[in-house]
Order: sequence, then structure tokens, then C-alpha cells
Amino acid sequence: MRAWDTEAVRCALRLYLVMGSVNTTRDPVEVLHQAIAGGITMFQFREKGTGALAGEARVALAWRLRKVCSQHRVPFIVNDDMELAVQVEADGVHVGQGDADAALVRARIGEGRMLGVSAHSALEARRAVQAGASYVGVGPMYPTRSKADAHAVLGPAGVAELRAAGIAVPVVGIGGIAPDTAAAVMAAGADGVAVISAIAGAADVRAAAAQLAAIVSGEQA
Ligand code: TZP
Ligand code: MG
Repeated sequence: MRAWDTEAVRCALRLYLVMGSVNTTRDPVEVLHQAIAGGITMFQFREKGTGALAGEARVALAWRLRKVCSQHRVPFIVNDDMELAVQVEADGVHVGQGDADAALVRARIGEGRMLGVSAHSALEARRAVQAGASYVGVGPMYPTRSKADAHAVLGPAGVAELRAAGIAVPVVGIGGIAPDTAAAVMAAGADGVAVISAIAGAADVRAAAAQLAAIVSGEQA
């Protein structure tokens, strides 16, 4: 399995699409194809919320999305479920503060996979790093309708706080990020932005991803 050194993780985080079947009215596989064509650099399968698939249907969708990512060499991450991640040979797992203990997840998935951990403060980020996190997700940056139990809005200052505290692992901002706010998240010190609705909910998925890709690459103000 590919080893994920810090620079590889940093590059992968630049434009990170998070999506499950409830985040789109279309076939998620088609949305993923379009998003990759637009320039996303990593994908997370997050099958959560009202109407989310379960059981075999969930595993089958994970496999379909996983295969698309493999074809295009886009890293594939599974939200929360480390056993599913191992089953579908994912490139990593992302866990929140209320999910499985990050150190236990690291022990289960081994050193060859990425471990992402959500953090809302420098203290949580430091603990995540100690537990073996490859990157930290910070948010919500802005109000979001995509996560029912979202933490209070941190704003880009949440990213700056981590950097000021000396957190050196790659950091991705998440929550309500759109083309008009992505540059502020990057300017605060993030290595990338993670989005659901700005891409999965766009009328033109490919164009939305391409626009965000240009912004996070500094090609568009
Ligand atoms: N974690 C913090 S906010 C969020 C998650 C999964 C939802 C992000 O979705 P959107 O649509 O980009 O605000
Ligand atoms: Mg979670």
C-alpha cells in the first residue's frame, strides 16, 4: 500500500470532496466522475443522514466510488467506518471527535493509510497528532446545512489558531465553504478545503469543482 508522507497528504487535501448518496439527487458515481474531471484531489465517502444507504447497498456504493477513485488515482477515504475502509482497500479513514478513538483507528488501519481527524481547537488537534493523525479537519468554517450536529462556527480563525499553536500536520478547512470563501480559508493557513454542497449540490459539478480548484491553487482570486 502506498505510503502517505506529509507532502503527499498536503497535496491530496487541496480540494477534498466529501459525499454520500444523500448529498446529491443524481448518481453519486456520475457526480464523482464530474468532480474528478473538474479537479478534486481527494474524495471521502460519507454515507450519513436521513435516507442514507445501509448494509450491502452501502458497501456496494463504496466499492463503485472506490473504483472510480482508483481509475483516476484520486485518494479514497471512508468516513468513520474503519472496517469498511479496510474492506474496500481505502487510502484512509476520517474520524470525528465522537467516533472511534483515533489511536485505535491508527492501530487497526496501519501506517500505510491516511488517518484524518476532526478537531475544533488546538488541543484537539494536538491530541489527534499524538494519536497518529495524518491530517486534521477543522470546522465548521461557516454555517452548514450538510451536517446536523455541526459544532459552532469557527471561521478561518479556527485554522489560524491551530497554526499559531504550532500544529504542523496538514490541515483542511470544512463547513459551508464556497467559491467566495475558499480563499480566506487558505489564507488562514489551510492546505486545502473540504466541501460537500459546493460541489455535490452544484448544477454543473465539473464547473464548480474547476472553479474551486482554481481558487485553492491561487489561480483565481
Ligand atoms: N463536518 C463539518 S461541517 C461538515 C462536515 C462533514 C459539512 C460540510 O458540508 P458543506 O455542504 O460543504 O457545508
Ligand atoms: Mg464522524
